[in-house]
Amino acid sequence: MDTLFQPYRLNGTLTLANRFMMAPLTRCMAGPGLVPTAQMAAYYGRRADIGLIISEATIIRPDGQGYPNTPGIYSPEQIAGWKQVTEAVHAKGGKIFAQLWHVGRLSHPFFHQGEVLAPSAVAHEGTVPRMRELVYQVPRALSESDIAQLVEDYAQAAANAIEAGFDGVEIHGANGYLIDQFLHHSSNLRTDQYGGSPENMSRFALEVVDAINARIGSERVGLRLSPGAYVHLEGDARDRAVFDYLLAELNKRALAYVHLGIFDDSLTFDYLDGRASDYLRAHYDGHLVGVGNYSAESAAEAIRADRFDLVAIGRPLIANPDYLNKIKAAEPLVPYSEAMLAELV
Ligand code: FNR
Ligand code: 8K6
Repeated sequence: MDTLFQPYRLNGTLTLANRFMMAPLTRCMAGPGLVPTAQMAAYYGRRADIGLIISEATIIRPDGQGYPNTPGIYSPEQIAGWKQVTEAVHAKGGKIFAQLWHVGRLSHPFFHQGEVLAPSAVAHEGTVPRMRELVYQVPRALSESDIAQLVEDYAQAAANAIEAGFDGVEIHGANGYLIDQFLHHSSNLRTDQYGGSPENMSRFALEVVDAINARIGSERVGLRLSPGAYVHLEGDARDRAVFDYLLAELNKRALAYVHLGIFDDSLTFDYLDGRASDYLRAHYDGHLVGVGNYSAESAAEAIRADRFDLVAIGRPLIANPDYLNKIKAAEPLVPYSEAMLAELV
């Protein structure tokens, strides 16, 4: 357990106070104009003893929204709102990355009165959670010039995050959202340079990574990936070759870390020959963040077994703002319940 509390050097720019990360947690509590609030600043500030906080997913532009009141990072007001958050975390000696998000086909015109965009015109079956009257639509397939604009918008959002005082960004490439929709066969049916082969299906993700690296430096950039499809899209055995290619390319890029996107890391995937975390460990050479139903004890055990380097904690940190102190003092944790999502404690 001691190892978890030791400082961890990510690279020449970033050393974390310990190996805990706060997993990105959508809370749907932004104010009008999707501006972060003083309550959000206090909420993140209370968790500043965690080695690295990843913010709730934050939309890079209006058509990236898929849930109510999720914060953005494209307007001057949003950047100013985030400054309160980063200042609250830094005042207590903490570090925080912004998670950059576009939901792709999981958006709905209800949120932005515009089109729903995705790699291909394939709808996700179902309805927006908690807004069951909103049925997911068939998206318009992005043109190549739309894609170039999106890459630029991700890079601008990263620059905005640095302006807002974030220590870096985590690109949300997981959980079936826009970038992940390019990486899986069930949602990418393209026949141009963005589909049809592992290299083409990885192109958008790598263009986003490269554009952000060029803007803010790769040592400040993390990437979240879900090689095992478990939410919002169907897996396909052919997806394995896409991730084999993508990870080999990422090995050349010196990112701060790769972070698995999953809810429960005991899940196994036939086409990954087991757990997604073990697959990432075998194919990715850099720092790996594990997540998904870990306690401090099970995380320490996994790190001791060299299965990953850092652990992200999600639901227990919603329920316990003082998570780290409780772990240190071996005090019991308050159990998480969904009812807790109604309030920022
Ligand atoms: C999440 N998760 C999530 N993931 C992500 O990449 N961006 C996000 O904004 C969110 N939002 C979110 C909200 C809520 C309420 C939950 C419960 C989860 C997934 C999260 O980061 C993490 O992967 C899982 O919660 C698994 O970790 P724990 O909770 O078992 O430690
Ligand atoms: C009034 C309180 C409203 C709080 C709503 C929180 C909604 C969370 C939205 C989900 C975030 C994305 C999580 C990724 C997929 C989860 C699938 C299991």
